[in-house]
Amino acid sequence: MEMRQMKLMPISEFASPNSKCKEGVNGRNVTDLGGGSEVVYLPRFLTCGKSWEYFRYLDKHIPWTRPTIHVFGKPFLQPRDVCYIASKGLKELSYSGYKPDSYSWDDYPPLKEILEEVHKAFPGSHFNSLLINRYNSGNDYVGWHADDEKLYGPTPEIASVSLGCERDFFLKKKSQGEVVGERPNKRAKTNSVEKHTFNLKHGSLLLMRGNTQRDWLHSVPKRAKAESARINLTFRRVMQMAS
Ligand SMILES: O=C(O)CCC(=O)C(=O)O
Ligand SMILES: [Mn+2]
Repeated sequence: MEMRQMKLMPISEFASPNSKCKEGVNGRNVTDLGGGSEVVYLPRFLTCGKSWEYFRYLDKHIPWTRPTIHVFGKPFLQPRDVCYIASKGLKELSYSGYKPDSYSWDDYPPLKEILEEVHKAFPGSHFNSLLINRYNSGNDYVGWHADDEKLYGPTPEIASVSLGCERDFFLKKKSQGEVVGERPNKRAKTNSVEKHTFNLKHGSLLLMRGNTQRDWLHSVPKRAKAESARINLTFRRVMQMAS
């Protein structure tokens, strides 16, 4: 057991709830992707200690499920745990043939706290729903996709908070004719297209806005060296008038 723990060195300096917190870099980096697409990254959105508090709470209290979704008509176990939180009365979310049950913000007060912090960081945003992901190890991932469901409107703003193990987040420009989905796609074009990588830190916030969901795909690929869990919160706004 001791030997195993020695071998499993976390890739992040903040990789476990027991590791010491160090000061990080504050501020925000804005990346103009061109064509009206933009990414804003805040590496130290939440303090390290608060981030571990949230991580422990969510890990324990969220009713996680790992649903079977459908990709190109075939059933596929989603490669991460998920949970959906939404304000009352919103149009139902449906993706890859899956309609998640929606839970209430009121049952998870820390989520309301984080939502408030997101709104403070981005005044004028009005998120009303949240998809939470738990990546238990580097084997869990999200494949290339865009959060371009109709119910988010034509220019969705997505705010993504990361807790726990650092993971790479990729963005690549959509290319014509490319077929994407949750399944790993070894033949996906990656060489010639424009690409950006963000190493998502514990306590960070990444916001995608403008035409990012229309023109770009994003993913969090498998990582053999990611030995510990990561929880990700993606805040979204369901348009009330969506049809
Ligand atoms: O885990 C992440 O950073 C991204 C998750 C994501 O893209 C999604 O839930 O749509
Ligand atoms: Mn996404």
